[in-house]
Amino acid sequence: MVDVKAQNLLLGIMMLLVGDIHGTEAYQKNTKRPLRSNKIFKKYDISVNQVQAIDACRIMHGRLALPESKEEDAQIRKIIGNNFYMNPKPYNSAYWLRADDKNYEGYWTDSFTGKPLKYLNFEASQLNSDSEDCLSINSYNSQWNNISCNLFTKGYLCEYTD
Ligand SMILES: [Ca+2]
Ligand SMILES: [Ca+2]
Repeated sequence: MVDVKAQNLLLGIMMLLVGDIHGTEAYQKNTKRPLRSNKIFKKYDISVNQVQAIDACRIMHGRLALPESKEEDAQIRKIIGNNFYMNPKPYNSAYWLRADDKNYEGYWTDSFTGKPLKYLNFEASQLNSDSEDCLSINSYNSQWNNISCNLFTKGYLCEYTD
């Protein structure tokens, strides 16, 4: 019969080895990941205004999503789909993003950091009102739209970093 101490020691060594293998795998995955963006975007079909969307993402340990490059914009576009030719356009199908021009009309800033946006992708025809101060995206316009911050949209997107 094997001594209990020896058995525990053996188990300990095995656990270490297993842990080591997993650690190595995780490291390799990390080094292979493209450096451009480590954000993961998720869509929520829950009707809220922009402030509520900001809170909802924060509660889930994320942030309301903000695409900061063409690549990230494309990722979000892929998640919400493409219905550019939908006619009639569905009412209230917008999703909140994390930017506003509340402080100064036409000066778009990150609603979390207050920093000016470096990447912009507004649809010119939609960028038309000083009563529309919050950023949204929907599946039937290829670009962004400013809408009233108090609207209850179709939903919002959160971003998570690991
Ligand atoms: Ca607009
Ligand atoms: Ca505005």
